[in-house]
Amino acid sequence: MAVREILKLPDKRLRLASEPVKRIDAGIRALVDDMFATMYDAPGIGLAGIQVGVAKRVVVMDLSKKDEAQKPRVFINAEIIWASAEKSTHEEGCLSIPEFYEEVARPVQVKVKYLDLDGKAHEIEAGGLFATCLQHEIDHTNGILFIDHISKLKRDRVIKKFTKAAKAANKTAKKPVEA
Ligand code: K1U
Ligand code: ZN
Repeated sequence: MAVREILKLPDKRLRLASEPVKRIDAGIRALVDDMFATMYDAPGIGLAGIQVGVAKRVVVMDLSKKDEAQKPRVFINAEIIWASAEKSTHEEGCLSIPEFYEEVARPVQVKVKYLDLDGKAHEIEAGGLFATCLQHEIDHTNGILFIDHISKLKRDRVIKKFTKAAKAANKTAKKPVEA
């Protein structure tokens, strides 16, 4: 099990639509193990494959509270099959956009179909933080970031900030070592 690097804005790979998983094999199981290690290390409550650079429709999540036993959940090829017309607003964050939080309006309830790690098909109805997190992670599998749901002004501002930080980090990394 390994903690992998999490891609950060403005990495273009975050905009890729991920491919469905055709076969749940040892490679997918190893990816899931690494994604849990990465998510718990961050820490976060969810993670999509593309956030570790793997464009496969794999999502991990754990919404357990600090004082509760861990509740790891895996969603493979997850798709929203129904969303309520009613929307509610929750504050969201993203491990690919660290330390930026913003209110996002999304459907209150969703129905999602997915496969578990044994390849068994499920349909679930989710509300509250579970619905928010599922929608956030399924968005990642479609190359969508939560900043796409906020105002253009705020989105442009955060993209500019992260682009500037990435350029500065790149410059420092390329600077030759002084003798
Ligand atoms: O997909 C991601 O980037 C993970 C993201 C999931 C998420 C958070 C909030 C609303 C919707 C989706 C995170 O986990 S951000 C970090 C976070 O929320 C958190 C971190 C530590 C403890 C509790 C929450
Ligand atoms: Zn995210």
